[in-house]
Amino acid sequence: MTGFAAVDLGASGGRVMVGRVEPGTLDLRQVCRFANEPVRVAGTLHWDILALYRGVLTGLRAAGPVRSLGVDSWAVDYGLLDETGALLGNPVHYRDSRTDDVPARVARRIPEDRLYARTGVQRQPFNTLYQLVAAAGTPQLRAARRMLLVPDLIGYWLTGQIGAELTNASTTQLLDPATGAWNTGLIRDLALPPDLFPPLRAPGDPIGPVSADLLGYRTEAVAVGSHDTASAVVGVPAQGPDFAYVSCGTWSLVGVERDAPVLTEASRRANFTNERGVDGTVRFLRNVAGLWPLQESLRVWGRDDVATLLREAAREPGLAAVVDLDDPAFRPPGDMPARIAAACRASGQPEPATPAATVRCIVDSLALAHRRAVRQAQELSGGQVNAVHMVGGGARNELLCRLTADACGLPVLAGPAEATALGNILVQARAAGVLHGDLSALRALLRQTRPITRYEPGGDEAAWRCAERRVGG
Ligand code: LFR
Repeated sequence: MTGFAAVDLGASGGRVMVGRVEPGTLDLRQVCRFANEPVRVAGTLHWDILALYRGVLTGLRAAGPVRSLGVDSWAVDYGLLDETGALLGNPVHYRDSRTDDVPARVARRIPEDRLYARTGVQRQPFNTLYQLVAAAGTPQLRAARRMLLVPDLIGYWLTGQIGAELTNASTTQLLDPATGAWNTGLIRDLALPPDLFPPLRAPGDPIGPVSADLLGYRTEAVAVGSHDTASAVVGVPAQGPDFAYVSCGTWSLVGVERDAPVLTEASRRANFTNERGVDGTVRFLRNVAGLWPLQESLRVWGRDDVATLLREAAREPGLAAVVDLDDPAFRPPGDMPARIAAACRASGQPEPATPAATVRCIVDSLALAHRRAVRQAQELSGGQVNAVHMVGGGARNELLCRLTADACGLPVLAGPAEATALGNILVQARAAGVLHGDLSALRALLRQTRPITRYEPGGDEAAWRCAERRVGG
């Protein structure tokens, strides 16, 4: 069987997985996991990109030999290269606050409805567009010749080849939604240097050979859906088109798959985004807080027994207090339980008194946010949704899956938790000619080979509706 390595960098950790693939078979093995610990330097929150690269090299050495490798990561963040190809400074973390007021500044020059029409991308202060505008005039940006998104930067270090993979490039807010090319008019209007943006490559395109000096074996780097969410959605084991997905990790990305962007005023107001997917698909989705509030609460409590906490939370009364997890107040790192308590207090609800009650409040609130986003995705795109696929780490969270089914009033099909790595590997296997066919053929292999848990909706619609009103939905 042929082995393919998936490098998957997430906000809380990176890993290297090896998939062995042939028609009818798909085995997945984790060979290496490493921490991703952001560092605050002189007030700015950075990714420790060299530590991540070291983890990638260690993992790939342990993984080999493999036929090819593909790299995916979170979106929007980038490194800048100078004219010699050297990295200019550490990439800045999307949770850094330096862009907080930039969307409003840009909106004074380009009204938000115009910007949405020209990009199809949600308003998030961390979009690459806003990060680059925030950097305007800095010596670093003046010296920069190329901007590489994180997976493209790792690919460059592995192969020496420059490029911008399309699915991730679509999260920059600098692509033209109609053509999928760099939006040169917008780039000019923002006074950004057009040469910063490398030629685009599509998932499945070769990137280049990786020398044996680096890994101990020779292999090929291949472009995959390098935005982790693009790979995760390839890894959704859906049958037919009438599904919604929740790709649930640090974020929950909630939406539907379409073949064209939805650029209506209603979708702009609901802050839905159109991200490019594998095979010309469009991910019409909304960012929901995801597991971040839970992860950050565990960090603050100094606890890692999440399974125990979730079991305790399951015994707590449901919907006792709910908060709007989309509130920007929850975005930065810091004391999450205190912020949750403050939000409950401010909305006249009981403050969760124990960690279990706080976890219950977070999971109820997340299920509620999933409900709102699934319903909006369906309404705004005019499609039909018969089931919600939950993939990513959240698929292992029984309480969250059950409450999401209840909240949405739809069956939740949970798994695979490793959808991102699987989507990464499936695209490589197809590029190598080991697998054939469109996304539905790749997904059929997932249904054949991966366990899926079904949660039927139960619960009380009136209670969810009432909870929705409490968060102002
Ligand atoms: C998920 C993700 C989301 C993106 C966010 C920030 O890991 O890639 O899709 O909006 O991280 O980059």
